[in-house]
Amino acid sequence: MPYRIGILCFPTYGGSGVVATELARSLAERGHEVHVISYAQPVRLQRYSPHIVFHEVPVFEYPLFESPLYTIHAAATIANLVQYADLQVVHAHYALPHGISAFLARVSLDDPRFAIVTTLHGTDVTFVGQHPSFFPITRLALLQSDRLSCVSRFLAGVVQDRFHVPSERVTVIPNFVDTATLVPKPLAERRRQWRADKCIVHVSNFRPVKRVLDVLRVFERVRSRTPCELVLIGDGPDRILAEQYCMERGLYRYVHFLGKQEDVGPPLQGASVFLLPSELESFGLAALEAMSCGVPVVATGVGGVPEVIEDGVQGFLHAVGDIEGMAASVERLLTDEDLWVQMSEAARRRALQFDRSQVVPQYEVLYDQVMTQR
Ligand code: GMT
Repeated sequence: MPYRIGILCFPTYGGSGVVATELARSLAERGHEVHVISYAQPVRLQRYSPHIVFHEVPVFEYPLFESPLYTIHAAATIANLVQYADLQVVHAHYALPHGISAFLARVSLDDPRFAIVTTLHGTDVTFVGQHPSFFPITRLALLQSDRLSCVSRFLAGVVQDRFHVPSERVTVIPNFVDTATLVPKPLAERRRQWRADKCIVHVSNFRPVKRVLDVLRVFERVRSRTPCELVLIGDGPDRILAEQYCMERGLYRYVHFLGKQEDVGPPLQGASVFLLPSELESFGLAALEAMSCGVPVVATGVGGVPEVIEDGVQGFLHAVGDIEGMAASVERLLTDEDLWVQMSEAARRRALQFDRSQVVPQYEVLYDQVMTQR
């Protein structure tokens, strides 16, 4: 300590990219030399940070290569960087392709002195990695990493059960949040922020696993009885379906599609309830960010979500597709101010337990462990 660390991640708005770049910023603040490797500058790394260097993976086009060979280009970038920046740890976020790129970089070098840590985030092992066309290569990425970290106990269980990785190679390190930046706003200010008094917020990448249409169905039920508005943040394949639903059902005036937002703080600070009706969620970083702003959550109690949200304490958990149940819980929070204040305070207290100051040192311990093993 301090270490020279390469962080390999997606640059987009997804949770794994957010965790990787927030980790890079925190590690740099704690004195490590951090090299972020990706195909584009990550959204949350646009601001200058001393001790962070960004390396864009160059993609070489050649007529014979019908599809871009990103995995290989990333491997070559790491291999070069290991040599000139003398990286000690390469930390891959999301098993594919990053775990494989790190492994290829290692076997390409005569004297590969660096350790590989791979953080598994969710669909890399619950969905993509279990597809027969990816399973063997995902397992290779897991087995060739010196250590794996999983964002919840639930996800660690999947890695052990489905990929048969020995438990001693898997560490659970939860997602984290910067509670000093994502702070609650006073209630009176929140009420002025939106046209309606009460505002429900959902943040996601609009993929089928997020069940965005359930967000709208819940909202529709709630709105038929209690005046409120819905703010949707993010973008992805199901956005068009969501927009169509709003037009068909006459909801458009009350639903605000904000698209991708670099700073989720202001809309979260204006929210009364955060809604997360996912099919599966290994952790639920978006919900944690809402809780940090003092926003109670109504969610499905799937995957790692109960490790973050205690049913009846910081919000309510329901079965997947339980539209009526979720609508009833949202309504309770919108109409019972005492309950809302109690759950809002509990949400903030819970988020403080996942503050970056509590969680980032757990990654440093992991780096210590892999470095002493080498
Ligand atoms: O699986 C995804 O949705 C992709 C992944 C990502 O890279 O955006 O999200 C996952 O990682 C987040 C950060 O660790 C977790 O908070 C999310 O729960 C998780 N998403 C799912 O498991 C669906």
